[in-house]
Amino acid sequence: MRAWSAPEVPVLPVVGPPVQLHDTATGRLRTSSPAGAARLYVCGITPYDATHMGHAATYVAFDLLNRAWRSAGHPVTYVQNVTDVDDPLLERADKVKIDWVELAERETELFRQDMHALRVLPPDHLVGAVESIPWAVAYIERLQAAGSIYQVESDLYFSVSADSTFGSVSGLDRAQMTPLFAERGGDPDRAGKKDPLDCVVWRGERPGEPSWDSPFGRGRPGWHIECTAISQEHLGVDFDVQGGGSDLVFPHHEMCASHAHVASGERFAQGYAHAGMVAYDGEKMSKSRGNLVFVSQLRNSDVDPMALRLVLLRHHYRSDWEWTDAALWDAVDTIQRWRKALSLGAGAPSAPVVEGVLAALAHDLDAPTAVDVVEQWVAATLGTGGLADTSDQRAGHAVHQLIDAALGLSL
Ligand code: 5CA
Ligand code: ZN
Repeated sequence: MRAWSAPEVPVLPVVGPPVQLHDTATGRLRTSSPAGAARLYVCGITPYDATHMGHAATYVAFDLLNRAWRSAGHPVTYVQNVTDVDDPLLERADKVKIDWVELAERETELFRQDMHALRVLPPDHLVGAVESIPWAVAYIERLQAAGSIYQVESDLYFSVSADSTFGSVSGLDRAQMTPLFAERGGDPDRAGKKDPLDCVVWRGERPGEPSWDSPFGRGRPGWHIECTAISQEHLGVDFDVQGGGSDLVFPHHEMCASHAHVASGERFAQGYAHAGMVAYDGEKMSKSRGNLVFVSQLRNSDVDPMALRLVLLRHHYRSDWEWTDAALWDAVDTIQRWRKALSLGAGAPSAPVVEGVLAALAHDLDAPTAVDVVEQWVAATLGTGGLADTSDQRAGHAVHQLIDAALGLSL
């Protein structure tokens, strides 16, 4: 499917440092050194409701990675999926009595507009679950050939015991895995399964649900195989980073990694990066709980999307944090001050700001530190009225280009 149009990214006069990123699987920082283009897959939305600030936080986090790689001189191949057929989407469509295809299309379009407003660089490939069904089917056949698939009634399951490395992404033991599996779409108690943690890869047709033809009968793919198939189709094995929110570490990313390892004998991804969860009213912001702050709602109330982006940048991507209106209004004021400082033209020296911001972002996407570096420049520049003799005559322009390219803030 179509992505959204790309904002322009100014070319900076300096090359940024190599990018270090925390890897969930090892718990350590990993320096990425892609030979050609850096290959990034980020799990996309399930489009049954509008984009909330939690989703936005995750996509802005990976946008910082995309931008840091580009600043370091690496082209990036970025793939994202849209889970445009899945249980929660079908249930919502049923409840509100609209066609599930129409609901998915409408919410996907709103997501594109939100991402565009937040100046998130679009993926090179935005791929729907429905359009990727042939790849999922072919991938299930590979897993079948590897002896890792069995049938329970009309459904096909992937046997986690087929993968000797199962558990290596999350590092969880079985006692920790089982409740998470049940909570996040799994069915540990289903009769006929060989292992409670085995996941469904093909769901046989159910009355009233959409279904497609396949060598395994009519039905639709399971959730995990969707992301395995799409990522492998566009990026191949051992791509640089598999990303998403931390709610996807287990079972989702664990299963994708296992599928790919069993099918190919190779590593799925070199590293796994996860964004923290954004909460509201004391609980994780989620469509099922309904405690949501929507990007589109704030945009419709004339909130500058750059202020929304600044709120996100002020939190480290790996931390869990709570959305507050106070933080939003503070960001609105900050954006105004930044605009004023940038408009002066001359200002405090820009070279240390460029260096400081690029270094912070290359060090595990430390946007809060990068924002502090800009804040200090703004304070120094406003303090001197931008006119001190020792000032940098083109500082405003240099910092403007910097925060646009590296932080995605166009002011
Ligand atoms: N379609 C699947 C991924 S294949 C899915 O999880 N969709 S989603 O709409 O529920 O979430 C979209 C992305 O936002 C995922 O990467 C998810 O991890 C992330 N996300 C969801 N809720 C939050 C939250 N409260 N804070 C931060 N990120 C979140
Ligand atoms: Zn996914």
